Amino acid sequence: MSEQQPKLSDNERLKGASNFLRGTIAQDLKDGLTGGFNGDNFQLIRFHGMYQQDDRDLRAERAGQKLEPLINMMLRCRLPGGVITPQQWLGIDSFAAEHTLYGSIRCTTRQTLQFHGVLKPKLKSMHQLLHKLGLDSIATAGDVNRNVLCTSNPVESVMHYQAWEWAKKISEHLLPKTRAYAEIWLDGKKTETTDQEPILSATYLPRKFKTTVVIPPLNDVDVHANDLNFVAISDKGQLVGFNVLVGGGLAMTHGDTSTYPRKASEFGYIALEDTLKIAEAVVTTQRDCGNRFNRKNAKTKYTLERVGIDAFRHEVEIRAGVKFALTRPYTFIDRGDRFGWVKGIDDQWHLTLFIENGRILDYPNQPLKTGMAEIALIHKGDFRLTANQNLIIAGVNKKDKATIEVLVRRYGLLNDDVTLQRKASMACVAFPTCPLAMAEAERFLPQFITKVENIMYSHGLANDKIILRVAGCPNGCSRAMLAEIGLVGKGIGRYNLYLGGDRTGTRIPRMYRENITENKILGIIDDTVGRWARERQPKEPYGDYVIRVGIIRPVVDSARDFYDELGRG
Ligand code: SRM
Ligand code: SF4
Repeated sequence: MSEQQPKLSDNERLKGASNFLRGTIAQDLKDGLTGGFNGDNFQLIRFHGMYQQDDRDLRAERAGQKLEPLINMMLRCRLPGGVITPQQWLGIDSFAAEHTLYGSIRCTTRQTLQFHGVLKPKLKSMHQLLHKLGLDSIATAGDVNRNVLCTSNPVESVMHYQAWEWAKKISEHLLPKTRAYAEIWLDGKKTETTDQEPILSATYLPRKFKTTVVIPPLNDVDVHANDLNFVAISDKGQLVGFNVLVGGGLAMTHGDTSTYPRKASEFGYIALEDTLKIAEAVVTTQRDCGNRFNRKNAKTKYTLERVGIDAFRHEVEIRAGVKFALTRPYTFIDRGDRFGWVKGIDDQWHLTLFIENGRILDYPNQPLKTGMAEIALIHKGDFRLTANQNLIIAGVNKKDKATIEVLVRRYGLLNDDVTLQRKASMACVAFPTCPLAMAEAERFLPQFITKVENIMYSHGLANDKIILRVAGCPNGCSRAMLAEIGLVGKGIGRYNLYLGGDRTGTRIPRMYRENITENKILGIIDDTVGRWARERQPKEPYGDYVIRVGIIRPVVDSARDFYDELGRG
């Protein structure tokens, strides 16, 4: 009997047949019979920064009325390093108000913005507006290099500014070159690109690919969630090169032990001038060696495990014509955002605001969206989104500080009562828009944190924090797989509970209990936080404590020990 040939995944066929991501999207736009996209176009629009969704709260009701689900699109902007001007903000703000079903702007865990609820007839004008504003949504989804992250507050030192410049260069260098976006959405107005994809290839990458530029000691971008990371190394305050880390990623599938979160591996140090060569070589190595048969094992983290870290690194060196030097010393000490005012090198001030769940909307007592628009009208600097769903009003002149402070307080954008615990907590979007959600996350988090705050308070820890993240499914978009306490949705009202990540985002947590309810989770948090309060060593973080006393065994090498049952307490 002849051995069966493995079959390429269907996404490979559709990318190859798409004529460089065009598909029949343009024709589909004229199809008024459905609010959605047909056939391959459902996937292809992702490469243009959009996802087809429907409101899951309304599904049953509409089905009862024999109506198509309320199909609409979510759009994700491309904002390398998360920087957006007040003029751009105002444009985004009015589009969200006038043309989206939810009227909100959603700051994401990858330093950018999403609109939820754009109906098909509005799509073209939305892209044209973005173009007019100097923005686009190219490659914010699909099997490409996504929005490039950069440590926030980029003007805090010369190095911050230089690092952000590199984040933009890397983003541009790895962008798809196809003219499809310009043709379909901008009526072919943009003409600089050609239909050659020397870096990505005509079938693009095997899977999504994520890149960061990070400035130690702050790991605010969570490097270990990313395929490719450039860790900034300085000499006398100037950026001189990067340590390169490859192969991080957090997603898994419940019950499938061939999937697991994985930390990125240290490849070594490179000089600044080699950055783009190395970025390109890592991407093309993953392009050629990544698994195109099974999408669940297609990310760089699995390629590294399959071909071997040394073999992958060697291939990168050959392709780039660059040899990695020994990794230069660096440490991470924290990864949250630095809330409040910070002074920059040019005597400008930056104010980091906590935005719960990153959702900018006019809430009854907190008109956040109106507040941001008011600020955008007078602000002379820019805004910077953080990778923790928060927002920085950057570049404020000393004389304008007081005016900004009045506005942020008036609109509830700054509130001194927000606890450290709330600021250290994060949830992904989940219901009602995410089609993959198994449990609530964004809508669950605020009340859940109030209960956790009460627990912290009852144990005398009101001024402490635990990095706590909730994800509606094991894809882990809130990076729950790098949290000290991670909740991962299993079903409605049920979560797997993970413990033992660390404060700096360098340890993956392990499953402590499977498929449990909120009450059970709160009971475990109460018990372990109580013990932590009584038995901790000076300043010992919760994640380190639960490991030291054996409540959970650390994940050391996730490819081999993440599912080790003995690790469960
Ligand atoms: Fe994510 C898919 C939301 C960051 C891993 N993610 C999705 C989709 C698009 C669902 C879908 O495929 O239909 C979600 C849309 C929900 C909605 O209604 O908005 C979604 N992901 C998000 C955001 C908005 C979460 C948030 O609350 O901020 C983040 C947008 C980032 C951005 O601006 O680009 C977001 N997603 C992440 C992260 C965290 C990160 O990158 O730092 C991860 C984990 C890191 C990683 O990639 O390993 C992540 N999202 C996934 C995955 C699993 C990928 C995998 O390796 O298997 C999926 C599903 C997929 O790709 O098949 C997914
Ligand atoms: Fe959706 Fe799952 Fe990502 Fe949450 S973690 S946004 S539920 S894909």
